[in-house]
Amino acid sequence: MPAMLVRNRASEIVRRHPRRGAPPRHAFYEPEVETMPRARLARLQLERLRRTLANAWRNVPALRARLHAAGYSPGAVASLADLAHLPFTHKDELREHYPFGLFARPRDRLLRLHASSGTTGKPTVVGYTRRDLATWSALMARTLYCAGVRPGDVVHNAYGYGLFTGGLGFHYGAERLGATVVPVSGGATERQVALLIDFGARALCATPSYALVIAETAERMGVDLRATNLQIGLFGAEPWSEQMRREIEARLGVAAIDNYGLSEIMGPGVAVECPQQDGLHAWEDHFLCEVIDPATGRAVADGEPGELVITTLTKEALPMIRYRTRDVTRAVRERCACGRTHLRLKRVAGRNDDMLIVRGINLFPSQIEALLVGVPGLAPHYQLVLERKGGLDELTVEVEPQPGLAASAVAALAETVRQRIHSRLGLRVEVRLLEPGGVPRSQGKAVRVRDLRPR
Ligand code: DLL
Repeated sequence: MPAMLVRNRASEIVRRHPRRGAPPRHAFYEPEVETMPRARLARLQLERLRRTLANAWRNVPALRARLHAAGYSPGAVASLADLAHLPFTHKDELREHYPFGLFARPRDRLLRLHASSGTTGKPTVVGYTRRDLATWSALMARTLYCAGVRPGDVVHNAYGYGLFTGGLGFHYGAERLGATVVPVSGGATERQVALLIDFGARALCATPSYALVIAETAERMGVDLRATNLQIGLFGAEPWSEQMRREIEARLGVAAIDNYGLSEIMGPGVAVECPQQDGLHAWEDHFLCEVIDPATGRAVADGEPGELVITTLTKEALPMIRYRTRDVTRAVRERCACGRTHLRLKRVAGRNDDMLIVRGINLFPSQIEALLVGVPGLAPHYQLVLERKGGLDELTVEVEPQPGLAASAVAALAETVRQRIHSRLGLRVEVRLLEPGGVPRSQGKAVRVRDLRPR
């Protein structure tokens, strides 16, 4: 590796030889932060945590009241371990204080609002100051770079534009990075395929379920996207399985990179895989992550599954203290081969409130997905239907054969799926085989479960 010219502490220009085996600097968007030694990162986090708490205490009466009730007073946090004494924030609190009650800045200092639809009741509204938007774009640029996107690349952004944070989050991140962004949003899939080819996109940003719809549409049009410039997929916003990753990679010819985020914390850009594809680096200079046992609220051991809890460290408008994401993951603190020091979160299997409990067996839809994708002759589309029959919960798995599959093979598919699920999960399910194309396709987050049980 060639020597680099760098400035030393006395501001003199000197020649420095990179450490043997160290990843090249161009592997990182912000090398200093991404490879920051853990002890320094912890000092930075503590300083920013104190600032976040001061912001909440001074500017959000509802948060001040809760912190006060928990015995916190300004200056009380002496170390990161003290975080464990602070109260959690739940999604309901955002709804209770709808729309702007948890904001730490007056409405006229906000440049943007986003909201998540919320299936019941009021939506959750989040807001950003000018600085928050700048922080977000910079983090999204770092996220895209970490996935392999480079300045000058064409980025095809099929995340939905609007109140959902996916579209605009990726949009401004790609611009900030110096890429050419194609703001297509979701839908009109045949046109998307044409634009992917005509504009020479190197990266595709979409939910994994929509990426699959794009792959399927291209195949139907007779287009082989594997033979185009497309190399990277940034897929997230919904749970997906490792099997689905391999399926999408094979059909689109991309490295499929998982990325995670949520509106309440910022939007996309909270955590992303590096090309190692072995866990998502959570950007710890902006977010403090804990993984807890949801029942006791106490931290689980590293590597154990639990609920992800996030404290924001740099947000001005909407500081979040110990936000209960309800997402189930595992934290890995061993150093990644890529050289980044930020902890890794294992693939999010789902939200703990999306967990299905069917006749005493707990499972996430993504666990069923992992068993369906790759079954010969079966298309990788599915929906789970929950019904109550005779007082018992019944799970029906709706799937479809690949187009053109011989009738004799179709007949055996349902039984194959039934047996596979029974042998791996110990669960007896009904399998309903629909016509090819019968499972609803998504343009954004896929609806995996239809719960028809009486409420
Ligand atoms: O989905 C933000 C986002 C946009 C992330 C684009 C990634 C890409 P919300 O609509 O608020 O924000 O939904 C957040 O989606 O709490 C998880 O349950 C789920 N989720 C997000 N990313 C992943 C992922 C955006 N990579 C909620 N794997 C989160 C599994 C994910 N679940």
